[in-house]
Amino acid sequence: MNPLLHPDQERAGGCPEESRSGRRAVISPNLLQLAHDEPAAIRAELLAGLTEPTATIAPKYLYDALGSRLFAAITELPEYYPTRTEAAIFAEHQDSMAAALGPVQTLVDLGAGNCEKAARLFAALRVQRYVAVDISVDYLRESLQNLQQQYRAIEMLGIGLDFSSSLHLPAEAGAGPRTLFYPGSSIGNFTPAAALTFLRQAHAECHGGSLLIGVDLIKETDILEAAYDDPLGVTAAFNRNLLLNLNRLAGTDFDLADWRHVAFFNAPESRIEMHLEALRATTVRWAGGERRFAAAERIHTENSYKWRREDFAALLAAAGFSAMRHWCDARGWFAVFAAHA
Ligand code: AVJ
Repeated sequence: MNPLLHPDQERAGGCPEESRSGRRAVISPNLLQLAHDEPAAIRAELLAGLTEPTATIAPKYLYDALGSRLFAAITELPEYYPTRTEAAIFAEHQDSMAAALGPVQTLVDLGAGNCEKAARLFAALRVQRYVAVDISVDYLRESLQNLQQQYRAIEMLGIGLDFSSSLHLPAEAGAGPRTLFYPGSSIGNFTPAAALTFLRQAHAECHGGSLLIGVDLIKETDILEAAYDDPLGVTAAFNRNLLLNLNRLAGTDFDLADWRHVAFFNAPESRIEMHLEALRATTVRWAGGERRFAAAERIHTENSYKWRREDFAALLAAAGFSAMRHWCDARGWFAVFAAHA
């Protein structure tokens, strides 16, 4: 089966010739899937990460079906402040954000998921077109269908695209100025150098439009660490679920009982680090290879950088953005920046 095609399309005899030929598939008039990596390439990438001196897995592999649900549960935790703090900032300041941005011709939602955050801003920002981008259109299909029912006047498009290593939007994302929407402090997964590269690409993709972006800020270590190591163990489950996904994608034989969740604030690097730590010496095997882990040896699974407001403003300027404005909660825990391309 062609992995680019929705099963319905396959039964219907596939897509038009032009759509089938390249690295893309038009699934329906308003859904577009750009090529995923092949399973063999994903497997090779994962195993390469596992066999590095310090084993490392990219955080995007945290988000299989269960992982996405566990992340949604994280956002409901009392200790995980970013989601609700950002939502409160949007709710309180949406009118000044609208004034700063002007009418939004095309809102491009990077990592849209259930599209809820963007939908709450449609009215205030006077959005004319909405383009939801996520790693897979499977995450977008249902939410977009429902959203289109609610907002019939807004033209909508879903794009399946992995932009974690570079951001290049297809022409369908819109010819005119675009407002790129990147909430949730997802930018925190990038090192500062990679964040600059990403924001430069984002700047080019704005086509003279603007950027609306959420950033988590540096705060007391105990507050940061509680948000990434909650007493209920949801974040631990989210992190440890990566091993189940690895067993599926890379054919490894990780035993969950051998691994624990570790999260801490690395102050010199200004980032929360998540790791999986071996509880005892263990050997992980797969077809054609193995990796021995000593007791307490770790697999690095995520960085979540925390910024100072002035440093993030400087980063946006370095990426080419201007007319920066930002809004914060009263505690100064989270910031939303608007900037012009
Ligand atoms: C989705 C990357 C913004 O870094 O706070 C939450 C992911 N990891 N708890 C974050 C995450 C553990 C989240 N981002």
